Amino acid sequence: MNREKALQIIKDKMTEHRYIHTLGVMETAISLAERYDGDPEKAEIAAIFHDYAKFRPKDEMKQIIIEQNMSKELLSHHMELWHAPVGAYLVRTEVGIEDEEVLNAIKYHTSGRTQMTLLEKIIYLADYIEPNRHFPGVEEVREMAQNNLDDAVKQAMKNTIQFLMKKNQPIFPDTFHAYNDLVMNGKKEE
Ligand code: DGI
Ligand code: FE
Ligand code: FE
Repeated sequence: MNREKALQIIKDKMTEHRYIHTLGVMETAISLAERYDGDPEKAEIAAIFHDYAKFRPKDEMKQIIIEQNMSKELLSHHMELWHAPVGAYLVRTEVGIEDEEVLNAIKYHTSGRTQMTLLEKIIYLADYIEPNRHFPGVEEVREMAQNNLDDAVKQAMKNTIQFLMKKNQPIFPDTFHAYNDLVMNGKKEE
């Protein structure tokens, strides 16, 4: 699917603000793919659709999680996490994208997971550092992203976990598994 067609599909699924964010993720994901020897075309399509389900009603997302036998743990965690796996499902069923790598990059874009693929890391990081993001620590991660993909993803995860802990929010298992995995693999190389 070409960029124009993909953007046309998502445009009326989201607010103007979210659309601008998506364009930022798209540009950032493509340049990360070019820098780290990834697939820019897959990065582009995964980025365009990563927040496809962001504005689905809570009940619809809940129903999909139950009917599609997704992790039961999702329902006991913040609904902010739901749009990622539900998005991957809807992008397959409504848009017709079948590429598992692309679908997994959408599925894990909010939490991350252990053994993340290059494309999953690219989308996770692009979502965090795209130019319209303004929060404490983002500039440091942007700089790291120019030199070391894993370090940047790890720092983004650290910041997210710290942010959640400050708000006294539970950490979804995939989120800390992703963090642990990067920390342990980083150690091995030292
Ligand atoms: O959809 P976006 O806003 O572009 O970004 P996102 O899909 O990364 O979602 C970010 C939100 O998800 C942010 O408010 C933090 C939250 N989040 C990420 N990991 C966890 C989490 N929330 C909880 N409760 N637990 C997590 O592990
Ligand atoms: Fe998201
Ligand atoms: Fe996003």
